[in-house]
Amino acid sequence: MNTSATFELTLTRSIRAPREKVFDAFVTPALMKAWMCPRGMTVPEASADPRPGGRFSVTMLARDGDRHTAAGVYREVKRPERLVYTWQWQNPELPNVETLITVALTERDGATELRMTHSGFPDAGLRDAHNAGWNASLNQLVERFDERGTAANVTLLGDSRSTYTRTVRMGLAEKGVRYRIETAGPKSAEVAAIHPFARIPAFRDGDLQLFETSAILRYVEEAFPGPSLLPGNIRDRARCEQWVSAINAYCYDAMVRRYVLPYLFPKGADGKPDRSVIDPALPEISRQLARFDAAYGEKNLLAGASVSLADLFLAPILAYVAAMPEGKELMTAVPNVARAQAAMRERASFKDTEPAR
Ligand SMILES: N[C@@H](CCC(=O)N[C@@H](CS)C(=O)NCC(=O)O)C(=O)O
Repeated sequence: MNTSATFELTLTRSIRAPREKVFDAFVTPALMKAWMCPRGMTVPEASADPRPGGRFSVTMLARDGDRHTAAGVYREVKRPERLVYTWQWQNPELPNVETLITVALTERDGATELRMTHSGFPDAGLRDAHNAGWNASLNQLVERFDERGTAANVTLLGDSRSTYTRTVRMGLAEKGVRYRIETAGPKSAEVAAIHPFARIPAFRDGDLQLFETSAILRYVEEAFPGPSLLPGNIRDRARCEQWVSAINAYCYDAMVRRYVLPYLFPKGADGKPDRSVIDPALPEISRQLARFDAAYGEKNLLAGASVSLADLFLAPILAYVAAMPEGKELMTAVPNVARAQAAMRERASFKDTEPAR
């Protein structure tokens, strides 16, 4: 142990399970494999000999194929209340420093309070990297014991009527990630606490907070198993990004801000929709839809061989456009778009995220 090391981190969690089960999750290889790595990684190998002087090892595998192995020696093994063990990375590229982990488990109101201290870091940077890693790992531990699953950690802040909120909800549904939705408006204090530009949606996964739909879904894509929301090859991924960017930069403005919203929240004379805003938007929307029509051709997807972020961004917007007074006419002029949208409408992720009225 490096005696000059002074940096440590402490993490706490309340886990809906008896202490014995939580304790065993730390020292049983089959259980360690299920959670002892940050989200987005897996644990292909784990071993444990939980008695003082016994060794453990855990190998984490990243999506890019990088493997990191941590190993150490148990110092104290007092099931179900206390576990002390050393922790040292085995890879030459990682700092070769032996650190110490203490796990204390106490019973409270039928749940287990976990307090984990990881000490002995030579610098704050290494401590902070471990803090992020352990937080992401403990999220997975909590979810294992919580019948809410990922919803124990994952929260989406937004409004089901918002197209961007729906895009994230569809992405979460496509990936099979369970979550809680906290209904909140763009200017609400809850959203402002996460989103510096006061828009919805905002997102939390444990201590991680994110804003911007694209960033949220890219995190969801990498952090959780399930079907990929990004095409498998570089050309299609770039095309997907191209459409997401275009939808954000041009289409949302014309289709939602200058067309759908003036109908839904009329601000014209006598409380009527403001034609001076809507009318100039219409030819622009027609031109944009024609671009999508050409892009679809005979396919129902904008990029790649399965539903991608591009489709998830567009579908909620088109759903609103089609429901507006000129919507039928706009959509009839673009049969490929209409067909692709009809296919999206059939997906459970679309059906299960209908906006509240
Ligand atoms: N670039 C943001 C856009 C989010 C956005 O504009 N959301 C709309 C609701 S769909 C909003 O919050 N509007 C409120 C406003 O513009 O003040 C994202 O991708 O998440």
